[in-house]
Amino acid sequence: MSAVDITAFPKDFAWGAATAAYQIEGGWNMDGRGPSIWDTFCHEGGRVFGDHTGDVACNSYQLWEEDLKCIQQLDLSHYRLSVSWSRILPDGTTNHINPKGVEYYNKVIDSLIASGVTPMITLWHMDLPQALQDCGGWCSAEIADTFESYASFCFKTFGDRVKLWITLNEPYVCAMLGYEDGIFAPGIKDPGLSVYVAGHNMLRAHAKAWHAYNTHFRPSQGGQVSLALNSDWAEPLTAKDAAATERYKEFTLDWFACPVFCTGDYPESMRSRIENRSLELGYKQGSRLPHFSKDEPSPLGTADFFAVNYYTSRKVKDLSENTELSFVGDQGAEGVIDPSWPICGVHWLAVYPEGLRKLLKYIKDTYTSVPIYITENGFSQMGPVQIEDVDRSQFYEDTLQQVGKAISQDGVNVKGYFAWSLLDNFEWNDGFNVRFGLFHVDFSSSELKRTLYRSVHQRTWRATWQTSHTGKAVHLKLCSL
Ligand code: PNW
Repeated sequence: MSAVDITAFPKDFAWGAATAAYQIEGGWNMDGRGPSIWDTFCHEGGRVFGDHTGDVACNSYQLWEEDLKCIQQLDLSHYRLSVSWSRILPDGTTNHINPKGVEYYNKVIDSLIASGVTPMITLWHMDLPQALQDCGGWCSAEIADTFESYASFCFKTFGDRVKLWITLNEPYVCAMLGYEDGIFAPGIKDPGLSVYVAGHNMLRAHAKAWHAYNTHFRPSQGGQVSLALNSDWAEPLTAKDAAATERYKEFTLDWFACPVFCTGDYPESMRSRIENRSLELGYKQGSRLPHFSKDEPSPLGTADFFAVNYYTSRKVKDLSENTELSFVGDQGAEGVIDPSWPICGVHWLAVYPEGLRKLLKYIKDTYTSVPIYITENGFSQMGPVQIEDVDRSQFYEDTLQQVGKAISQDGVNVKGYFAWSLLDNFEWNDGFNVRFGLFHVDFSSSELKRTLYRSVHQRTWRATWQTSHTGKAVHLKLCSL
């Protein structure tokens, strides 16, 4: 038995669930939607488990009302969704607007608000329009202006009702898996090079979008804009690995957080390490880690809150002998899983809820006093479907207990928690083989029926939300199923 201290959560705490367009919408070529890089990647074959695709997924494009019922059933106060860029701008530019796409998101936003649910909208959650990839994608410098125009279009069109915006989701994962390892779309494997260029253009794009909002939309709309950064919690494997652990943090969270929250530039030691290694490896084409131009808006201060996605933790091992030209070589560190942390479903997800509390404290101490939203956190299942998901129940209970402690004991200003994910969905290169949903989706039937998992039915987090919103000072004791 463990307890979640309900009193730790402020009355206006955001209790939400999150999804992303490509992972749930389907309708990939309906009503004028343009293709995205994930359509191309999946349709190529051989890239995704079982050659699954997001062509239909949860069919949220046609079954939105079913999703809304799920949201209502959970009594969520917030719902985080992403806009499919190529559904509203089929070639990625504002030269062509797809009215049916705009209509879809208007319907979603309006019905959320009518149900008393606050929308948080992510503008880009991995699904770049293919037309922009054809011009170089995140490796092309022009993309920052194209993103700014897209973001401004969304602020103008939806910003009268949407007040919480995330520009980009997980630039680290997208740059690493899409441009270094090539296991995510667009499938580019260019170790030690493109990853930094893609990451840099993502930051430039984010900064331009935030400045556009700040100048043109904030005065009349009064919303808030940030970007969602993912991070593992990292601890040294042995005392000898302390410096490697610092490098590991620098090359993951700090890579993006330092320019936005700290200095306007990459961590100093990250830059010097990459430059020294370039010299050692005989790389002569200038710096591999780009510089921010003084002629452009600075990334510094371009976040009105801190949005963090946390899933797992790592013990860090020194790898400074690595002589490859690669991101991991630059980092000189490797993350390994502590055998005492259980793996839940997907192989990389070692469960360590204490890591979230430590990470929240690290963010507060290192970066900022701005409010923090946990924009993703969750637990996956693989193999036979378990509607009686006892382990997941325990996970949410343990995790919310840690978040409560971060608030009440460490003084971290946490404003909200979004479970990943509302629905079982298309889990990128793992296809439908990995299930993160609060609702199970039956992908074998054409109705794509949604069924509440027991973890949510019974306990922690619905109980937590209802109790904190009624304002009662209750110390809920939750028993295992
Ligand atoms: C996040 N990894 O991505 C994304 O924001 C979601 O779209 C995704 O479904 C969710 O986490 C669960 O995976 C990640 O390999 C993808 O470490 C891969 C990793 C981490 C996060």
